[in-house]
Amino acid sequence: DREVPKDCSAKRQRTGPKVPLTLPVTPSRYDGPFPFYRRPAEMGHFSLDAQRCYHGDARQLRYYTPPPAEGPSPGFDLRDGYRDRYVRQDESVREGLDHLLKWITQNRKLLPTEDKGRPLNADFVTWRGHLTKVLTTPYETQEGWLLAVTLFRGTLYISEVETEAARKQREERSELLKELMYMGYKFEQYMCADTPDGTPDPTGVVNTNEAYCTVIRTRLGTHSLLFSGEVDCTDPRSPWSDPPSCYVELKTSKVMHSPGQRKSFYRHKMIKWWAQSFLPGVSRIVAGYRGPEGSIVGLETFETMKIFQLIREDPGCWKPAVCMNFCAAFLAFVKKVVTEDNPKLVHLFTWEPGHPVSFTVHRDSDYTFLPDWYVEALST
Ligand code: 0WD
Ligand code: CA
Repeated sequence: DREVPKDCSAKRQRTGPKVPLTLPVTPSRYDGPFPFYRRPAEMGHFSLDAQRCYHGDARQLRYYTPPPAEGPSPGFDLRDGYRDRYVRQDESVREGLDHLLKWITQNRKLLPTEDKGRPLNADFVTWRGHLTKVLTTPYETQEGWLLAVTLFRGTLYISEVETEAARKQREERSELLKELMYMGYKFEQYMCADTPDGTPDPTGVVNTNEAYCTVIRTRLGTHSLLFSGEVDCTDPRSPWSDPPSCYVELKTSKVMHSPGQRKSFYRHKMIKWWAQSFLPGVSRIVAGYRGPEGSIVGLETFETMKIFQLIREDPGCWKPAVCMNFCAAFLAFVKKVVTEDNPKLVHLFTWEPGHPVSFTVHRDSDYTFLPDWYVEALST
């Protein structure tokens, strides 16, 4: 049976309508035609400055400025500045959906509805990164997730809760891993300028408070989505002139030396790169390959829409359709489970590798994540 079951569990609630209690994640259940996914449209953008303060403009947008294509490998030193020119965002601050909610309160006119009880014309509001985790779930074997969901005035809000394992990992992060994370940001600095015709300035400070985020509207099957994601840069010379297609996602990865290494890279890393950029319609991913000494020894550009073809040759590889069908099934599951419209009610969806998705219910708890200012803004 290769069909996605409508009702996913043998267990039933004793009374009331039949609501499934769990959702299976097995890839074979979601193997079918690629579902409808409307071309993502940019509704707007916002910036977070060096102090992590919100601005409803594009001041943090950077411009893709790669080194000359010909000639030797770029002399990027990704470790430069790690000790003395690095300002790290405080990761213990839980921001939830706040920046995106702020954008919504300031741009409600862009999301009009006929329905008076439903101020927002979207079934789901979330971060792109949360959806990336959902998409890759059928193939994930390491890290579980917790997603808090609240139904408020007809829209379902999804906000991630850090798992115990993730918190432990974050607090015990090795020096090597911390430096590797810095190197990813340093690569962005080497590849981006502040103006369309400018030159990158590698002498500057790397500050991870700074972000430029796009706000995207799209539809997956029967689910309308509004989500935001951080964008590394735009290419002023892109063949696709409009956002989100002209955006470029920058990545670093260890240089590969054998076909076996490349196969493993496609199987385990490319799935995350693809899901992250496919969701908002970012058409190119530029990989910088790290040499042993923290230099960049090569660049490779991937077209997001062509990644399908790269992985198709490997029968043991992940399938984009499975990721998208699973996401659609998860969103349908959430719609079935969360039916009480209440900003202080949270259904916590939880998943661990090897298990189906399940959930717990929390009223007026610490899991409540819609801020009062947002609830008030949308109630008037
Ligand atoms: O509070 C948190 N724990 C999180 C905050 C978790 C996930 C995201 N965020 C923030 C991000 O900083 C960003 O401002 O939400 C915003 C949008 O995130 P997204 O685009 O939905 O997240 P994702 O697609 O997971 O990450 C995009 C980029 C990352 O790029 P890479 O190439 O590494 O995937 O956002 C950055 C990072 O550059 N990023 C973060 N920066 C600082 N702290 C974090 C984080 N926790 N997570 C992602
Ligand atoms: Ca990136």
